Amino acid sequence: MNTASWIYKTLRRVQARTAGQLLRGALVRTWPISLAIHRHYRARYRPDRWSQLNKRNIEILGKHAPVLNPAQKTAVNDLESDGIHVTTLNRLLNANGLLKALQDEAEALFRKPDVRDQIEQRISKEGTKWYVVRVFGFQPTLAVPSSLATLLLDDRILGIVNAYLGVCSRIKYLDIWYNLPCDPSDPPIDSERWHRDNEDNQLIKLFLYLSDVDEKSGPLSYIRGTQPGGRHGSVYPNNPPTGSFPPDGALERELPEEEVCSCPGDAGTLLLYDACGFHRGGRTTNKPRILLVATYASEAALDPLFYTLENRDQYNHLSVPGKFAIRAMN
Ligand SMILES: O=C(O)CCC(=O)C(=O)O
Ligand SMILES: [Fe+2]
Repeated sequence: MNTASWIYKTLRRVQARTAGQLLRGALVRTWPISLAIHRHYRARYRPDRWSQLNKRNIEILGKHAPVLNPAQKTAVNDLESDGIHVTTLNRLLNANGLLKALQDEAEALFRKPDVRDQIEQRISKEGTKWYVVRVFGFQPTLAVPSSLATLLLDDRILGIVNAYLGVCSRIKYLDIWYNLPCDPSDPPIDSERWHRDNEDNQLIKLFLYLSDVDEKSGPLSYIRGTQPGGRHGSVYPNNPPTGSFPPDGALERELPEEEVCSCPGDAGTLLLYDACGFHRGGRTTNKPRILLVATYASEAALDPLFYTLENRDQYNHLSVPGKFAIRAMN
């Protein structure tokens, strides 16, 4: 990497982070302080301490344990055995009209001047990935529209996520992404490379494609069985607060090729996966990739963002796990 691109990359990294995250990132790389930092986080993510941090989340799940329907049971089984479940919005929720409502919402949000400028100028204003334009961003001020809340706080989704995570989860991140096409000759960067996310022992990411995603438009790929506790869970493990980015080619040597699954799909394709297992994606070379993304996690997860609902009335209709997920209750 030449100096100019190193400076550019570093500046983008810096502006996407809070002061606390920057300090943590610096200390984690500075010997000998790094030893103490890693000791601290190793203790935090040990099962006993993790359970203590999640005491209330576990209790609430116990009191509101969902009764899973067959589609939800399949989803939880897939997550437990492979770390990923691939379905569609209609198959899972039978929610007529919801996909169209979400696509219209996304279109309207992309017309907001600030977002439209980033799309037109072909550069995202935040984050290490220059090509991912985000509607909410890392300091969300926009309230969550009803169509998004309807999906993300649906009890059938929360039932699957919570059964897999073993806690009443929180939404720690949500957004609509507009991935700008890149040049095929650009080298793969960041999450275009195989990695495990860094913020907890397990996390569920929800991806709902709002545009048709083919093999060239950056589908998510996952290596089955690499979720923590899975058959390949200990290969290049993550070590919160650091994730895992093995050297290029290393996983191909370690893991059977048949475990790699690429997930192209039409708009309406819904992916649920444990992002602490190996995944990559987002590198489109033919057309924009538009998707709704959310992360559900435990109370021990690092760097949660906080969201409010646009339709205040919607809070009243939420179940206890729904209220908990959007932090309408502690
Ligand atoms: O954009 C993608 O397909 C992958 C993004 C990713 O790595 C993540 O959300 O954790
Ligand atoms: Fe990731």
